[in-house]
Amino acid sequence: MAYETIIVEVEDHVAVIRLNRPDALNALNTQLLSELADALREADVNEKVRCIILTGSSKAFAAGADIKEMSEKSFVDVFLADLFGNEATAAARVRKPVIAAVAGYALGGGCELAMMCDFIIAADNAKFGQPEINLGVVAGIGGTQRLTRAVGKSKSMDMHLTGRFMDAEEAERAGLVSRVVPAKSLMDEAQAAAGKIAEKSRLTAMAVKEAVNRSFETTLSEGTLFERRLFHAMFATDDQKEGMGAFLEKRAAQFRDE
Ligand code: CO8
Repeated sequence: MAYETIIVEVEDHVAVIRLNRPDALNALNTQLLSELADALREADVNEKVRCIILTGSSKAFAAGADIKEMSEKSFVDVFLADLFGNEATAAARVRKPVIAAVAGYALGGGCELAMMCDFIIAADNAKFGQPEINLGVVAGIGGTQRLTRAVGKSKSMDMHLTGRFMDAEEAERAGLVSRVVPAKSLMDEAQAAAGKIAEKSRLTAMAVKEAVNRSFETTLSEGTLFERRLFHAMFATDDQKEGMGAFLEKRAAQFRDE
């Protein structure tokens, strides 16, 4: 499909979706969010794709929702359109693993979009923030919820109330990102991580993702029961036999997603 605000490339079982509105630091407007939702859905059902990387430019992952587009809207406009409802949260509904590769600014909706991904690899020039308070609004696609779960109440309150930016080092210390890498090797590192994931059983990777995400939605006892039942269910797959068999035979596993 031809997109105007994103670039999609599929190679070696990895779909790379690049946000591409360079004149606006990849600000998330309606068109971009709609194209991104389509591309994510397509990658999710594409049999060739085993992992997705979502990225931006070296200067900005995304500097937030498009302020120009929304500044004149009324409550009735945004309520009736359910602004930042379904399309803006498409990344959170993808079943395959999604890595956010973040360089430069990830602000407001950009930070929220990165947090919808399964983990964030940050370039050393990355800057995260929820500066919506400076615009007279609160975060709109999960920032108050996901950032709080990622870094705890105190730092989340600090970020949302002061609107300050967090650099990559602080983001790693706080647990917002899984690793920080030199800016010039960001995509190589993200591709390497995606390549590792692509070697695994797709079934198991999707089950891992469901189990970890369940921890945000339920109690410890329900969550561990859910995990254990998934673990049990894996014994109905050929990939479990292959994985354990390959270990015992001291060879690399050849998973077939069965
Ligand atoms: N929306 C629209 N245009 C933007 C945005 C944005 N969020 N951010 C940057 N731009 C544009 C600028 O207007 C400018 O365009 P022009 O050249 O035509 O004037 C161009 O991008 C370059 O920006 P700057 O000249 O400002 O670049 P600087 O390097 O000086 O500064 C900053 C970079 C610090 C990132 C600065 O641009 C900035 O503060 N941007 C706004 C950040 C922000 O407040 N983000 C939060 C937006 S609100 C939000 O995300 C609400 C979330 C609700 C849900 C979202 C769902 C998707």
